[in-house]
Amino acid sequence: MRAPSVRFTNLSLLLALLVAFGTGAGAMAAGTASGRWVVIAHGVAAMMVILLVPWKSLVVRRGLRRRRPGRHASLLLAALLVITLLAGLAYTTGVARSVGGVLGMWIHVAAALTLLPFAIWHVVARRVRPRRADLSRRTVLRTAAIAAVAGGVYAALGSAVALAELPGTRRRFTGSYETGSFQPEAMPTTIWLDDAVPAVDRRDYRLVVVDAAGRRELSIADLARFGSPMHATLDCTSGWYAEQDWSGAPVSALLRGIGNARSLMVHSITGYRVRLPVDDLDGLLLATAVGGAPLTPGHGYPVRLVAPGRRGFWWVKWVDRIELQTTPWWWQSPFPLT
Ligand SMILES: Nc1nc2c(c(=O)[nH]1)N[C@H]1C(S)=C(S)[C@@H](COP(=O)(O)O)O[C@H]1N2
Ligand SMILES: [Mo]
Repeated sequence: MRAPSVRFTNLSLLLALLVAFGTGAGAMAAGTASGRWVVIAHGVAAMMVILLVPWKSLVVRRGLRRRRPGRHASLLLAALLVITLLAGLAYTTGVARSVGGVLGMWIHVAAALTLLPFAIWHVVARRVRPRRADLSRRTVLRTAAIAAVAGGVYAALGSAVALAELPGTRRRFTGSYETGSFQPEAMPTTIWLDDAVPAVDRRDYRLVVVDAAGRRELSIADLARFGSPMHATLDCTSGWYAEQDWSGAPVSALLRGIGNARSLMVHSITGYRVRLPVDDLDGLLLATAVGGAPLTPGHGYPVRLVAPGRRGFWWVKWVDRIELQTTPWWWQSPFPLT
């Protein structure tokens, strides 16, 4: 195929990157099987980016000859993009799931977030004015053809990984690898950003419950007394999941009346918090034990939220307060900020 115009290469690469970013964020949020398509779309967008790399490298070579200011930033952007792609491919195929003890998924996300400001700068600094012809039949068809080829490459890569029996074929629909199921001691302890494991004194600890009937405090014994079992899968966005048998207090059993509340705020001793829709209440557990033993400090002692069908970052550890609120659940950052 003849190399397309510089303009076409740049615009279709921009489109592929936008889709890759959107679906990447979507894939991190996906917790139920219906989220599978976002994960697949992310893989196809990645293949589209890779397919455009040879053409883009022609454009880059030409651009570098012009010695424009900012070319070092552009090269850094290119390097970050290569790292993002390699880390993503190595992790999802299972060729290299970690580098120097750091999970490949983590490197993938970190490199992608680092390149974001450079990419925005690049698009602004090397701005192209939109033209009518950018949406011409020919351009749209050509882009669709590349997307179709990308879909084919994605499917072929999946088959190759399966044929070669690489670890990547044994992933959950979210893309995560099984790690420590039914063995809580083998399950990684994960911090979203910058929390530290708090030391909790069993005698001083109280869970504050705020509901339609007011405010009250519960001790660890009050919570552990329920002993309600729940089988659920913890699936971390850093790319691992574990099935466990949790037990503790059903959230709905702790709340006396919902009133006109629209969300439940679940707050941690550390300040970490999430807001869940009241429709979720019946499925939530405040776990005091996993695998028949009390939670360890790393896994949220004394109490952590179990939110089946939601990704790990919703599963607040070291919960000290649950509060029904009239605020809608979506009134929060899409991912926690601490
Ligand atoms: N308070 C608090 N809760 C938290 C986190 C955190 O950083 N702080 N990390 C979350 C993330 S990202 C995941 S995947 C799970 C990990 O649970 P685990 O450490 O028991 O495996 O806890 C969640 N709960
Ligand atoms: Mo996580």
